[in-house]
Amino acid sequence: MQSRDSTATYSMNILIISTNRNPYPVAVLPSGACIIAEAAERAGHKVSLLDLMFTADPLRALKEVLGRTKFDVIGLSVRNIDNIDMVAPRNFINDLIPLIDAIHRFTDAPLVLGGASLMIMPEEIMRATGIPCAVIGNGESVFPRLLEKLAHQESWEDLLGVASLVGGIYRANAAVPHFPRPCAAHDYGRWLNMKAYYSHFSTIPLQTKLGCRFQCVYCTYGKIEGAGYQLSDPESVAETVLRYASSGFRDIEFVDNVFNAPYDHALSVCESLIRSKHSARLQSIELNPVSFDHHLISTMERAGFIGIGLTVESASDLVLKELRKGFTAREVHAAAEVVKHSRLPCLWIFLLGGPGETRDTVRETLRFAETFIRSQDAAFFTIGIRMYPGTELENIARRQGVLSLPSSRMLAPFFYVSPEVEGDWIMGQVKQSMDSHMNFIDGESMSFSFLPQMSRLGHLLGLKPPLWRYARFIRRGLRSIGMRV
Ligand code: B12
Repeated sequence: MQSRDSTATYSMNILIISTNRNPYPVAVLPSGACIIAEAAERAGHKVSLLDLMFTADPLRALKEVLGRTKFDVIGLSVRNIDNIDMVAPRNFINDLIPLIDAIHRFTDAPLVLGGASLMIMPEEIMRATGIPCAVIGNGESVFPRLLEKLAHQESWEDLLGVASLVGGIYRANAAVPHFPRPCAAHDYGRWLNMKAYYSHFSTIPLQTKLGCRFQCVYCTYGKIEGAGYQLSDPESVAETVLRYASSGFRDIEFVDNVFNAPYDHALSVCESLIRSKHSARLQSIELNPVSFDHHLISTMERAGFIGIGLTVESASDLVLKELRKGFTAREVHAAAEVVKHSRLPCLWIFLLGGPGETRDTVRETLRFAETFIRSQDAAFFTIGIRMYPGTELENIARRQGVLSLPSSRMLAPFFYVSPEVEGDWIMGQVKQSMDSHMNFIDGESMSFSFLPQMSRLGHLLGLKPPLWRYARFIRRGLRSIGMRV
């Protein structure tokens, strides 16, 4: 945990706690918490960041920090609600309760919630945690304004981008729009134990834009970042990559909702990256088969990409249409043809069980995967779709009688599986396919308990990310010692 002094007149002591302790499938660097910490510091506050990811005993770590310093405001960064895994679901909001109780025992500093989860189900999370204040959306501009109000003991409930729960009444003010912003490098090394992240195959996340124009029925991306694009200047992206790489952070992952939309922007980013002559290893697993062609993939390779992922979800026209993916099986097949002629390893991501899924469509998708995915690539299958309130999938599920719970009770994950096919049957088919294709993985293979230790071993052996590239070797190795993976 690290901190820095400031000279502002209303300077407060701020603690940001990154609450995410989920190491699956990889320990994700809490970039949002660091961005917020830096924004609060720019506003003149003295800021400390406690990252709970690798702490053996989070309550003890928390007590130590709270015992050492008196904080004026404590921000809780909450990334995940759950692990979106139908087979072994985990609800991370429950894990917050003992943490919050411990904070209340030590201090009466006001608590502020923030993070991606708050943009999806703010009211439910605020009610579950009993925290009356949350920042929704554009944290870097809202949090400093909120701190200013708190510093002067002024009311904050009317601030844009803030939600409140006062006297049991929930209110969410309009969000502050995200503005086109230059892509900036963050000083992660100051806030986080970067050695620990690197030894877990973590990457430095970087966004080249905000927003998503696709309208997939199950997705919350538009809700989180808006439907319009806010593009970063390609030159600023390349400069940021150069800065990270020259300070030793070489594994960088583009975490845009969809990296290759808009296509021209993705190309410009790649061209700037080529000109910058950086030494980073780049990845993005957020590519869409729409506007995916030989020119893009070869430019990505020249730009320093070492792995890509295509989120296709299905290879069946019926399902793709119901999911409103905005592309058809033809584009999925065309993408396979593009990948076939490239040296870049590719992770194919599938989501089975969505609206319109039948036994035939599952077979169609598995047949596609078995036939067209190269052995050096990998395929990842998720079965069942986590339903979020306010999505079109929620409406579909209600119409079909699959969902009867009120929206307010969807914090504990509920999964959609098409009424025309059984989840267990899909699982059986996927396992059968995995038996003959060692490069295929499912949720279970991504969450077995010693994956973090294996990542560390891989790191010691000098393996380079992405870890999924080694899926077939790992599965074969584990099977040889009798494990059913
Ligand atoms: C990229 C990504 C990934 C990548 C991460 C790669 C990497 N190197 O970072 C990968 C593929 C590994 C991944 C994995 C998972 N992910 Co993910 N991921 C995302 C995605 C698309 C972007 C996240 C990101 O980096 N955003 C950029 C940062 C800067 O934004 P931010 O952290 O939200 O921070 C901002 C605000 O939230 C706020 N803020 C943050 N903290 C705080 C604190 C305070 C006090 C305040 C005031 C404000 C504040 O300010 C910040 C700046 O504006 C989001 C969707 C999205 N668009 O947000 C999903 C998302 C976060 N993931 C999600 C999930 C579920 C998962 C997994 C559980 C999936 C799985 N089964 O494996 C895992 C969990 C991994 C882990 N160890 O925790 C869900 C979480 C919701 C939920 N259901 O729980 C999301 C929201 C997607 C969705 N379904 O809508 N993910």
